Amino acid sequence: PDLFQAPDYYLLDDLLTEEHKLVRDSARAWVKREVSPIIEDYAQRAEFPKQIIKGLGEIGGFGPYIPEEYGGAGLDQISYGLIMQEIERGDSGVRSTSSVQSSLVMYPIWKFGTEEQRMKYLPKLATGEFMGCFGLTEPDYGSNPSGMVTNFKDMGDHYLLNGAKMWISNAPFADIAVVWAKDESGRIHGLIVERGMEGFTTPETHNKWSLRASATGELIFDNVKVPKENLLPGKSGLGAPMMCLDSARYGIAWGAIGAAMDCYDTALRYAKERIQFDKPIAATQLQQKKLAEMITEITKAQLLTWRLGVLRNEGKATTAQISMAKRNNVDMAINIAREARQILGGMGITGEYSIMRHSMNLESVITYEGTHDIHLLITGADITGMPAFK
Ligand code: TGC
Ligand code: FAD
Repeated sequence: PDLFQAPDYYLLDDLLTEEHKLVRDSARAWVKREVSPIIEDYAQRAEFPKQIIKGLGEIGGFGPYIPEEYGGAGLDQISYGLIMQEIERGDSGVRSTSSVQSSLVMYPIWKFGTEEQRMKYLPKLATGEFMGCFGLTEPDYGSNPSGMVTNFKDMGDHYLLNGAKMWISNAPFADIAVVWAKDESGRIHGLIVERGMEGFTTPETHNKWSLRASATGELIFDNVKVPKENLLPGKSGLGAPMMCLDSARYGIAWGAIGAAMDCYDTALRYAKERIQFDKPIAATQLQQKKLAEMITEITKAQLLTWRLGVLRNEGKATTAQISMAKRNNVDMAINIAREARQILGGMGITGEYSIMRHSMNLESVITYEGTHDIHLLITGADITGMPAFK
């Protein structure tokens, strides 16, 4: 009774283990207690609620699938997905913080870092004592990151890093940044850049109408001396950041379901209570059409992510399968948010309800981690063997 309503039309809970349900329910209870009551206010003020960082770590929001020896929660991919779903039910911006820390900062250090780097950073990232960000996008290279111009030179005892990244979640307060840059031969590598290094600044991006409770900024590197031990040696080339994106996009596919669930649940309750022309608007065919289509789309999205989770647990999920789920589910959620908003009439545009905030947040989610168009092109390339990007 203490928890959110969670649509489960096809009894998908039967497919979950006791551990999955435990992890999900504790994330759900935490979001209801710590995020939902405060998030509208922070979003209105365009401020990230830093006080939730510790709790996010405690519910497994930072590195849910990173092994326990490095401070992670050691959970499987379905648990990871369920945590993202519950966090994004609260707010996409909070889920972004969790996605970035887990899949874009901890994941590359775990997969491509040295044992020293893992021990130095991962346990502190898992608790939120250190916060990280991920710099791939540049002002002139968004969908096409392989064109990046940020670069580093080997100066003998250190690297010299120059360039700029844009649209970086958590940049304004991050302690470390995993930065993708080209070496002198044009090969992409990951470097760990720490706040305080001379020439490294992180100006905040203001005036966003979307993802307002998440801090976004730039990363500027002006002759930054990066110690050689901060290079991630395990993998180079665009494939290294792309593997991080695979993991984050998978989490977003689940997260979008959370935002959609919250919009659907809010609209259903409102429609049952709101009386116009002497009857609840839920008793009209037009509003039932909206609500029935919402639960159908949520159910389809749940099936997609559950199966994708199984494939990821088995190490079989492809990048193109992940793209399909990210694209479908975010589009599903943004459409549900828009329809749900209308069911609430004028009340739908206020901060009394979460729908307008979800709707605006999802405008970022449909753009970042590969735009809606790019994911379609990834599917197109996969089924035809003819990439249409270039
Ligand atoms: P392409 O020629 O396809 O590939 C270049 C090299 O990379 C390899 N590769 C992968 N390896 C492992 N896993 C993957 N998923 C891989 N994808 C590609 C590939 O095999 C190749 O290797 P090699 O050895 O042959 O050189 O690359 P392309 O330049 O044609 O680009 C492909 C494209 C467009 C699909 C890709 O670049 C793309 O996905 N663009 C979208 C960019 C994007 O998603 N940016 C996200 C930035 S981070 C972010 O938004 C965080 S939001 C914060 C939050 O979550 O809150
Ligand atoms: P562009 O690439 O310029 O695309 C513009 C339009 O052109 C899009 O509609 C796109 O689909 C379309 N398009 C592009 N190429 C093609 C093509 N070949 N064929 C057809 N259409 C095409 N990045 C990070 O690295 N780290 C982060 O933490 C991060 N956080 C973000 C947070 C927010 C709030 C936002 C908004 C973005 C964030 N990003 C981050 C950046 C994000 O990944 C990029 O915005 C995204 O990849 C798109 O790049 P772009 O904005 O440069 O758009």
